[in-house]
Amino acid sequence: MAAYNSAGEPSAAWTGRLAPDDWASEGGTVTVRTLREMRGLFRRNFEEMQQADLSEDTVIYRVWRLRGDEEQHIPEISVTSIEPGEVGGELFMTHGHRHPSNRGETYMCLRGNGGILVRDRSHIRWYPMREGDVVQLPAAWAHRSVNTGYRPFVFSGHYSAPFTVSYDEILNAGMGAAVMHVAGDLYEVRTNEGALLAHGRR
Ligand code: PAN
Ligand code: ZN
Repeated sequence: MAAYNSAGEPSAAWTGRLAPDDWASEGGTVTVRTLREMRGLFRRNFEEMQQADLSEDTVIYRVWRLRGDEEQHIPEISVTSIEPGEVGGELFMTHGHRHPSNRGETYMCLRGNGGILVRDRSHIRWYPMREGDVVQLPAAWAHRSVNTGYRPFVFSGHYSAPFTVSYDEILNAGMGAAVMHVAGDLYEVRTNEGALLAHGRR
């Protein structure tokens, strides 16, 4: 984005608008992730899920992104909405990724209840989020967001352009922990070895 047009006047700002109730969007792009695209990420295997009557077309989350600009240091903004639900006890979540760059990211919860699972080498942490909470993530931390509530969990993410992301590491090695609905209103965050990292109410 050039700050000035060829006549030397300030160029127009980029604008966008998202109505998160129906995902009507102006500017930006909307991506929908269904269970089909989450194959291999939930602990329960895919064939079991199909037998458990969870359709492959079940929407797990939607992401709206508005571009940023590297030269002008305009950060990219995204808004993600994760549906409420669970797969074999594991609460609905995003794919999860790491950024192969030295850029961290700021998250802000706009609606609902959820949290961010982060991992840097063997260090795994859980940051619960409710409306108004902000979490700033250093660059090296892999992150995955989880809806722990009964309504959509909606949050914004702010990241320096250009947006670069690596998904393979999470697909191959996972996050090292899972967020499980245990009983009643309770959820637990447990490492793959079974250690309890955190618990909370949905
Ligand atoms: C977010 C995520 C978004 C979807 O904008 O990209 O929540 O998660 P996945 O990318 O793991 O599918 C963000 O962290 N951007 O950097
Ligand atoms: Zn990210």
